[in-house]
Amino acid sequence: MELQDILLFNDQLSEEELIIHRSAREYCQQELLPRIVDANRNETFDIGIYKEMGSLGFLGAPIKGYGCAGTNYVSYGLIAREIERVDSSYRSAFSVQTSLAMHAIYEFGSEEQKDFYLPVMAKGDKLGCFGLTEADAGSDPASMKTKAIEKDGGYVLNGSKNWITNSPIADVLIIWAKDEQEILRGFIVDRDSKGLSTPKIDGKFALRASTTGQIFLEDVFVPKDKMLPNVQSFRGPFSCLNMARYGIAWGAMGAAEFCWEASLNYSLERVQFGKPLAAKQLVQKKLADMQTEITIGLQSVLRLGRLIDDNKMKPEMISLLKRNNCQKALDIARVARDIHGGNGISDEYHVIRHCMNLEAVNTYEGTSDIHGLILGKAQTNHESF
Ligand code: TGC
Ligand code: FAD
Repeated sequence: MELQDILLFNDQLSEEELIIHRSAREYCQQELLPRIVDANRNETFDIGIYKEMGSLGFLGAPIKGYGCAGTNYVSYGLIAREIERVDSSYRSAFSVQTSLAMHAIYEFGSEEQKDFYLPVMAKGDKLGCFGLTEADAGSDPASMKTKAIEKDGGYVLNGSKNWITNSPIADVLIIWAKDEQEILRGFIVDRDSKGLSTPKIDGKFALRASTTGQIFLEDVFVPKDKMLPNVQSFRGPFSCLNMARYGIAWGAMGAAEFCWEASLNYSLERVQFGKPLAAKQLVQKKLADMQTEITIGLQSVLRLGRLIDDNKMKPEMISLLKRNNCQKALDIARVARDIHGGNGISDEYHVIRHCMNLEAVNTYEGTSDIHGLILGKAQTNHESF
């Protein structure tokens, strides 16, 4: 059964946004959905997906020039929504490449760095990752220990990063480290750098179709021309995070929409006590709650996208919606799993996979509570981290 677009969401989109949305939906449903159950079961990620996304213009979509599509931020959000309708792991792949790795080079790189890296990354020929978090510096990245010491026309990097999406498969590693003056610097570390190792983290119960790993840097020499010249503070990584968090706020709604649709269809077909589950008051209330949160969530990210496109974005706006939409999507996925009864724990029905993924999506890119504290600080002027 077709989901109700009760506030006529699509009427607010331009012709170009509708076309991008349709092509994203088509690709995700035809090419990604059939692969996800096996990928999730076996903890595998097919890197061919990057070339597919590249050929459709998804990678680095909002970047102007350098072989990128140059879409607006609403279109970028619509793409994230469709990818995460299938799986958060695939949206993670899209987000990290686009908003974290490519965005860092686009915003803070030299012209030579942009010319060299962005076109190949837009095609999906080179994969990026973003190394900010460390084992002892998660919510508080400012406490990081990774060091960059200036030497012989470059920097020598020592330290380690933890929980890094794509690190085992990335060709281009964006590494954040502090120099001798404790100033934060960003570096482009190429895969073939001596002293670099990137072991995979196995046994994840969320985002199993995404490759996550660590990064170890032992006397890794990075020539000066691979340092990002236009960033000397945490404003750098946090600006990249703004864009990725915005995409997540859309993506989480895509996952929630899948769960709502699956619950609606399942409850219409499943008969207990002589009637479809969908005819029971308790089930209808659950479906109404899903519809309400998704409808409001989508309106809110559309508004935020328009504000970003109009250069009116403030980071608190993003915290508000990353936090709210991820939390609401997780609640919806848990209820969807319940509506599916025993079948709800089988990967064949997909809802348990969304449920487990959304646990991690609530945590990465700033936990729900950290975004609450960012909002608290913006309201009260008191920092309480
Ligand atoms: P604070 O003192 O507040 O700020 C330091 C500098 O940064 C600037 N700034 C921002 N700039 C742009 N956008 C933002 N959202 C910004 N927030 C802060 C600030 O103006 C200042 O600039 P300057 O020029 O004066 O130096 O920094 P703090 O250390 O007190 O930060 C506090 C807090 C909690 C906000 C921050 O630590 C935080 O956001 N923590 C959460 C960590 C996090 O989100 N990690 C994400 C790692 S990457 C990831 O998870 C990828 S998963 C991807 C996937 O697979 O999809
Ligand atoms: P902690 O910071 O230890 O937090 C644990 C708990 O304490 C949370 O509930 C948190 O809300 C709470 N807490 C923390 N501080 C406070 C406070 N001041 N007041 C109250 N409560 C607090 N990082 C990258 O750099 N790049 C990546 O590509 C990347 N990919 C990831 C992929 C996955 C699958 C996962 C799980 C993580 C990834 N991360 C990545 C790391 C992610 O950003 C961190 O896990 C996240 O920021 C939280 O840090 P932490 O895990 O160390 O938790």
